[in-house]
Amino acid sequence: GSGARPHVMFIPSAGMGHLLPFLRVIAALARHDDVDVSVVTVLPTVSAAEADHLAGLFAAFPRVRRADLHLLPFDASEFPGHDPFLLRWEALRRSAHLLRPLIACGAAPRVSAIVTDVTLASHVIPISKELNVQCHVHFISCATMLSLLAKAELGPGVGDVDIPGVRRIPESYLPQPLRDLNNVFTKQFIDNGREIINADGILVNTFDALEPAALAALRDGKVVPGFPPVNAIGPLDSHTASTANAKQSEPAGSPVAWLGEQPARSVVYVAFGNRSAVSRDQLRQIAAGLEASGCRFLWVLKTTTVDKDDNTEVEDVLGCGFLERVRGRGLVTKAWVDQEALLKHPAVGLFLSHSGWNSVVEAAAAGMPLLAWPRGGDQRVNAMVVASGGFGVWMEHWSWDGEDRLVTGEEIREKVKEVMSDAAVRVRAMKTGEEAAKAVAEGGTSYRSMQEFIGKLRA
Ligand code: BUP
Repeated sequence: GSGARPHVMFIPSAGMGHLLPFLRVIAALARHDDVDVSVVTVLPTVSAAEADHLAGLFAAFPRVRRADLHLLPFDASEFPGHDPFLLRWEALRRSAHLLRPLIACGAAPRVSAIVTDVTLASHVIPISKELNVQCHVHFISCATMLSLLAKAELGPGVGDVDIPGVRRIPESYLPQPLRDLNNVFTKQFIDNGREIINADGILVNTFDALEPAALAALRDGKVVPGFPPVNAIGPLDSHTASTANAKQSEPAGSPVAWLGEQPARSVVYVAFGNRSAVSRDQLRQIAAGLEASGCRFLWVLKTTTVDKDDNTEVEDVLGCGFLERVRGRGLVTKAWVDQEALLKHPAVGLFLSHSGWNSVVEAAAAGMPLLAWPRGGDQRVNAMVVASGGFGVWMEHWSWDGEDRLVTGEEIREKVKEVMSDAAVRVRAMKTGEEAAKAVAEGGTSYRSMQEFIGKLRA
């Protein structure tokens, strides 16, 4: 009803790349005293990091309500070889009808709007229509990927995809599973893409200056006529930003403490996210490249797909003697790090990244040059955005998950050194950081998009 106090129910999905930006949106809303917020939680989470961050949100915002969803039993053996996050998406989708009573629940103020993670869009949007509740979709990649989802014109022998007003995406840059119509990810992607047109709005962690053409094409109906309003609201602050009462002092030996001892812009920060398990042979080439580069480096090393099961010893993976040889100038950690903080640290000069979208936006916000080495999924599309923005360099011919070719230590050494001293990229990255700050500052494009979204919740 108009003027009534909004009650927004957030429906997250699995994976830190989905959860972190979602938590930022939740926190942005929870900071408004006159908005009620509920979050659907599914426990146990797939990874320990997800459980920690959800707990952090509830601790930081005691007013935020929890609505527990108990998944139906799910037989993962139907999908051998798929990653645990994708399996959780499928399990969530198959339990999605259980969201109906949670949303309709008579207790507490009536839910007036839903914000769902895109992985559940095709199930949640119809429920919201039935219940006459607004439904907004939180999209977790770039606007360019959103335009691909919106087109959802995949078919046998997909080929290059031409998105009107946006760009042509060569077939080899598409997420690998999309070439197979029987893949469970592809089915989800197509279903969500077809239904998303019925959403009341879409929130995207990007900003106008980062993807001007894609955002304009989506908004002008060039991609799909009548597409819902697209609110580019990034980059948002971390969900614990304003609530971290006292910045805790960093324990000795922690990445931040170590960075504090390094000269300005001298360190290469290396991280490939936590979902892509880079092969051991490739990890050893990366190690060799970093060692030979002579640069200082901070490497967040993940060796399996899910952090909970990650017990492999670093020495075992990188070969004995490596840590000894790089001691003092290289730090390798398997722990969860606060990447956003690391990217803002003055000692860091380059980010060697898998170009997961959140990583890209965090780098853009920090004015940090990227050396993009996409590994899978949407990452090559993200890297196209990096390359066209000029704030990073995309190694277009470096290998992709499922390809055999190893990128050699020598290639890595050469590129790292080159981009570390590339003044043009550094200037462009700084400009991008300024544009990001402007977007979220009062009156900026993302600020206004967020206001518009909140305005709709009150309507
Ligand atoms: Br690992 C790691 N600390 O130690 P992307 C990741 N992150 O803050 P995508 C940390 O997780 P995958 C860590 O800053 C980013 O916000 C990072 O999202 C954060 O990766 C997020 O970059 C990762 O979009 O893959 O594509 O979701 O799940 O492998 O990280």
